[in-house]
Amino acid sequence: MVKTQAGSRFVGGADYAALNEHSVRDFLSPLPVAASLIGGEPSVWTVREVGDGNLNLVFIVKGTKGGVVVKQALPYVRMVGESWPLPLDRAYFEHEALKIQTLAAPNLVPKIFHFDTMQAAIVMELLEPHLILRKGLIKGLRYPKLAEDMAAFCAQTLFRTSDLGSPASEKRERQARFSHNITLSKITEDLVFTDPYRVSDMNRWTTPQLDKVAAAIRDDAPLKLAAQELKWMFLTRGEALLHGDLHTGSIMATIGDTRVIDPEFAVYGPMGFDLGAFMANLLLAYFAQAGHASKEDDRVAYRGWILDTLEAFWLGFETRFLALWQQGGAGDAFLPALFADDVGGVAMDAYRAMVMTQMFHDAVGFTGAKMTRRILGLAHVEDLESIVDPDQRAACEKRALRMARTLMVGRKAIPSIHALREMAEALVMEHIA
Ligand code: SR1
Ligand code: MG
Repeated sequence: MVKTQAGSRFVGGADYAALNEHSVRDFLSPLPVAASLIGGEPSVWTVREVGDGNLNLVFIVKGTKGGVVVKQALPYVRMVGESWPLPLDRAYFEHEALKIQTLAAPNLVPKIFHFDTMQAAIVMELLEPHLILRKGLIKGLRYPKLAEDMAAFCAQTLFRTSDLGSPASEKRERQARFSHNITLSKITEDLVFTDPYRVSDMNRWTTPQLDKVAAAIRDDAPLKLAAQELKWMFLTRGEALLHGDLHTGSIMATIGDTRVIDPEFAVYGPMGFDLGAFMANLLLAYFAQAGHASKEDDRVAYRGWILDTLEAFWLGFETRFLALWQQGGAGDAFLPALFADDVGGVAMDAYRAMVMTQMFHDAVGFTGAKMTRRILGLAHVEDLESIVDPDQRAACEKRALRMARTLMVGRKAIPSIHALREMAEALVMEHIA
């Protein structure tokens, strides 16, 4: 692929043009999905641009038979504008990651119908009546299968792409490929692990309520060390192919179905990073509930359901990951033949338990970092942003930041997911008492 101004060696080219509600029809009409999934003449299709994320265009196109989604990368950060250019190749990495996730967790990602390298656009399944999970958590909706499905997604994608699940030759090739996702990884490095801990034009917070808290964090040496240790782990520990941005805006759900979308930040990294991203966003939703309470619903029971989901997620992940490891994967690490003398697998089981404890502590630390960045950094979350009264919002944010600090600095002292749950409960009860 020729490198062009708009493109990169993976995608884009001289003919790249941002799609609009008219040109998306011309883009789709020659494709087989036009007849098989959309149906009818392009002129009668309904087209809506619905992207509410930070980076891309997202079109829903519907015809007489059904519809599809077209997601197109823009050559800049949508939430900031053209002053922040961004390579189109994130569409390539997203498509590559989706293919791998489809093999590992087929029912938990959208179906992919077409990838256009020139337009950096992916045509995928229209998920209806699914709702972005974050929006459901703001509304107070319950998802009985969420914990189980997310545990399965994480266990299957992380195990399969690790040295436990893939031969080293395959894993190294994949890791090398995704190591080119440099610009999006740099966004994570800066926005998650660096900017919240320094003065940066990128930062914002509820002001003036959080001014002192933000200043104290910039002076908090143990916290900054914890953030940098986590950043170092993110940079160096290529354990598995991460989704890379596994927040509740990257999940679409109904009561009975869960799909993980948007893996454009995919890169090899520590498994705890994805686990922590999901856990952090559940906790942000939890701490935001006080701001969504109404006369009809005080959200107390709902808050409890969020913590039930958090606990069930971790326990489900641990069980599933261990089961995959015990069954044995295609990986080159811990070849079973080496342990033929380990009667009853006692030594290996003890070792696996130790690895899961370490992974839990990693996940706890990343949880704290991911919570902090959403309150003091550039990109915030609707759970908190939608709380209109700034005093109330700031009160929720302060509680979340207190928890986040303990999770980062004291992560190795947190014995279990239940203890983490109790910490979250205590922070909310302390305020009520
Ligand atoms: C400039 S991009 C800001 C954030 O949006 C994405 O969802 C990632 O979380 C990224 O950090
Ligand atoms: Mg996204």
